Amino acid sequence: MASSWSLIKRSRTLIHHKKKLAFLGIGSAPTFSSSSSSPFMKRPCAASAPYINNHFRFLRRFESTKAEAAQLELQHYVTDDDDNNQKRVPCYRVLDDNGMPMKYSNYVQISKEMAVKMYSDMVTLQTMDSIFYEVQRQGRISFYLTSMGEEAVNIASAAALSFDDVILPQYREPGVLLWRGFTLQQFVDQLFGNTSDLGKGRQMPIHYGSNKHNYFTVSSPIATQLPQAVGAAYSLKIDGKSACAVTYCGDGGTSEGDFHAGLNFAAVMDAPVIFICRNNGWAISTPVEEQFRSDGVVVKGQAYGIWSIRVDGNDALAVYSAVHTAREIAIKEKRPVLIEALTYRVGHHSTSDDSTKYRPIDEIEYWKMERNPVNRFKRWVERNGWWSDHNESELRSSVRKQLMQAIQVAEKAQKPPLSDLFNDVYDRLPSNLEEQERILREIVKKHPEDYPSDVPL
Ligand SMILES: Cc1ncc(C[n+]2csc(CCOP(=O)(O)OP(=O)(O)O)c2C)c(N)n1
Repeated sequence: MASSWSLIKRSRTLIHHKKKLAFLGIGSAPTFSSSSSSPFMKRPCAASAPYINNHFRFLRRFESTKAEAAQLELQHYVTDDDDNNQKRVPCYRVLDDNGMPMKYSNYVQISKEMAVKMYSDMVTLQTMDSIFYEVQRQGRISFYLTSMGEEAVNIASAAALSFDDVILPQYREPGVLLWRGFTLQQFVDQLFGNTSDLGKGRQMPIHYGSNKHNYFTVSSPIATQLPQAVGAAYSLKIDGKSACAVTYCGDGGTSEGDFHAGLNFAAVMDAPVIFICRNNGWAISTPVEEQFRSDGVVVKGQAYGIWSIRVDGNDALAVYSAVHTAREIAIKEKRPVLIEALTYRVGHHSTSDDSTKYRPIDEIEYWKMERNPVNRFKRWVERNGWWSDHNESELRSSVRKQLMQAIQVAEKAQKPPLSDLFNDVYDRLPSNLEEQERILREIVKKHPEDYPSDVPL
């Protein structure tokens, strides 16, 4: 198997042979002034009202999937609803939907140990999601948000990085933290906001963060992490570190000004940053075709002069290879790279959402079953003789047990004291915050029934 460096060189050569631009088509491939549709589907006709055309979209999504597969033959494909017959940027894949390496697939090899850890962490993330989701439904935590359907982007990207690389996440990437060794107890403590939570209960659930794991705390306003990542990357470069910054966003995040400021800033400052966009088709209820009219996100990177690649985000080996190579480019060449990972948000946006109100259940089921990234990777690992049914049942029951225990511990633990709401920002509390604390204490005293009884005053 080719080393990743030779793959990079190869990718550069490919730039001059666009017809073969299939593996790591990272480079200054042309920016198509395209009015073409999203990576997933063709745009419905302009007259169609939102949500009316769901059936149409659904079929289109299937068609588009087939078209993606056609690219395995290493060719661009042409969208037939495109006025100008313009070409779409190809999608790099390694495994087909059955976990079989595809013809001509070229990828960075991984060891048995790496593959088994990747698969185990994907299953752990899946299990965390199903249990935590239920815990929220039972009213034991206030909020939750799953990464279902996006396990490969989470785990395979994390696996391709070094622990020195600094992560600036959006919110649907807890798998990166899991990969880095954040314990199940630490996840649960954050969700319950108890005294063991590193954030001292100040953040909503799923806003994980850990200094030790080089993982910036999730911040609710989307895309704010993108320009911050460029600053972090630039500082790594100035310090001569052999590391890069890696930041994640969703397709919705690309509509924020911060996305554009971040990309431009990264390009002109030659910052070693990897932008990983999880293009999962939806930003809450907004489908991608209402988000942008470009050929997805990959062309936006190219427009800013950033080497960019589109990859099948449900293909763990493709994600691993793309991120591994992007890291080498970012660090050795001191330049940014953008990766658009095509995937699908199988779960609701969050526990505050019901996605069946705006998308067909069949569509969700299709991605959950037919294009499931965990099953696909499992088939490949099994085919290599690295995994058995026995391993599977042992892993699933062990993770379940550990999570149940962790939940019991977290639920019983004390909540942080009210004073923690005000400390840790300033050395000495400024007078306005002193006043706010005094007022809050008076109100709690006056209306104890409106405040949680388990928060020590
Ligand atoms: C600046 C900002 N605007 C709006 C919101 C409300 N909001 C929260 S998540 C979200 C959708 C983001 O979608 P996307 O970036 O595609 O990520 P996904 O949830 O699909 O992973 C929106 C609009 C927000 N948190 N911050």
